[in-house]
Amino acid sequence: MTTHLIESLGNLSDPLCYQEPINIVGENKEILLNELRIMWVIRKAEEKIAEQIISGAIKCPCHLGIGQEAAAVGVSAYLTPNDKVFGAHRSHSHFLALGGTLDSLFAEVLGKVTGCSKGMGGSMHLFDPSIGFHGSVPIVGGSVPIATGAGLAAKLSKKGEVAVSYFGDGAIEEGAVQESLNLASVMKLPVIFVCENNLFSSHLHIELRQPANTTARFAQANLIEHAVIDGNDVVTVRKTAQRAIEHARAGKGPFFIEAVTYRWRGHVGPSEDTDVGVKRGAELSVWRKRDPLSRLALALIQSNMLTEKTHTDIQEEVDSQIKEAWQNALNAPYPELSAILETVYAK
Ligand SMILES: Cc1ncc(C[n+]2csc(CCOP(=O)(O)OP(=O)(O)O)c2C)c(N)n1
Ligand SMILES: [Mg+2]
Repeated sequence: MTTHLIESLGNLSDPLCYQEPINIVGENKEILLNELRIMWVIRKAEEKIAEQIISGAIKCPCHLGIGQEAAAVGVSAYLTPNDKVFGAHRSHSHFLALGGTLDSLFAEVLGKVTGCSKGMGGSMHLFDPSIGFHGSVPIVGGSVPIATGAGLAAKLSKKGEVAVSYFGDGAIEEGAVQESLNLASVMKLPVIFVCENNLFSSHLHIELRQPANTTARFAQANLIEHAVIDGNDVVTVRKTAQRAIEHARAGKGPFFIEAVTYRWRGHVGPSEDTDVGVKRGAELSVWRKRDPLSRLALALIQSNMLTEKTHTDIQEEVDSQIKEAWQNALNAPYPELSAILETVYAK
C-alpha cells in the first residue's frame, strides 16, 4: 500500500515516456503470443466497425477503444466464467478479451438476432454470461454499483469468485462510483475496480476537470489496495491483475487498478482527428508510439520469440476471421418485430 498521497500520474501521463518495447524477461512465449493475437483481434474488430460506420452499415453509436487493448487482455487472464465482469460504453475489448465471439459482436452492432444481446442492444449493451460478461452500460458509472453488488453476492456465496468493474476516468466523478468504493472497502468485497484512465471524459482532459490527473487517490481515500500502471503494457497489467484477483479471492477486499492509456479515435465514432467537435492536436501522434501491440511485438522480435513473417501470419489469420465473422453477421436475420418486448422486464 502506498503511504504517501498520490498527486500525479508522473511520467505515465507523458506520451514521450513508455514508448519502448515492454519488458518480457522470464515470460512464457505461448502466453505472450496469445496476448498479441487477442490484441490484434480486438484492434482489427474495431477497425472493421470503424470502416462499417463510415460505409453506413452500422447505425448504432460505437465508442472505439483502439489503442487501449492491453488493459482488457491483461485483466482477463486470470478470470473464470464464474467471475462477474461489468463494462461500460467502450467495452468491445472487455467482451472480446473474455472470449466473446466476433460473430456475436458484429451481429450485435448490426442489430441482428444472432448478436450477443439478440440485436436489441448495440455496441453499448453487450452481454454474455457464458463468458462471465454481465453487461456493459452506457450510463457513465452505472455499472460500478452493479459490479459492487455482484461482489457482495460473490462474498456471500463463499466460492472465491470476484467481480470486475471497468470504468473510465470520467466515471470516477460520479457519486455512485465513490459510494461503491466506500461500500466495497467497508464490507471487504471481492471487487477489482479497473479504471482505464485515458485522460479524457468525452472532449474534456482530466486536468480541466480534476485537481490531480490520477484516479487512484480515490482508492487511497477509501483505504483500498491500489496500483497505478502503464495500461498499454499487457504484461504489467496481467501481473497487477493477478495480484488484485488473488487479493480479492483470498477475502482481503477490493483492489483498484488505474491503467493509464489513450484512445486513438474520437470519443464516439471512427474519426481520429476530432473529439466531440474539438480538434485533437499533435498529441495523438505521440501517443500512438505507446502502442500496446507494437511494443509487445517488438519485444518478442528482439527476444527471438517472433519473426516478422510470423507476425504477418498472425495478422492475416485474424483478418480472415474478421472477414468471415462480418459475413456471418451480414447474413443473419434481424429480430422479428414481434420479439420487441421479449427482452424487457416491463411488458
Ligand atoms: C451519467 C452520464 N453522464 C454523461 C453521459 C455522457 N457521456 C457518455 S461517455 C462520457 C465520457 C466518459 O468518460 P470516461 O468515463 O473517462 O470513459 P471513456 O469515454 O474515456 O472511455 C460521457 C460524459 C452518460 N452517458 N452518462
Ligand atoms: Mg476517459
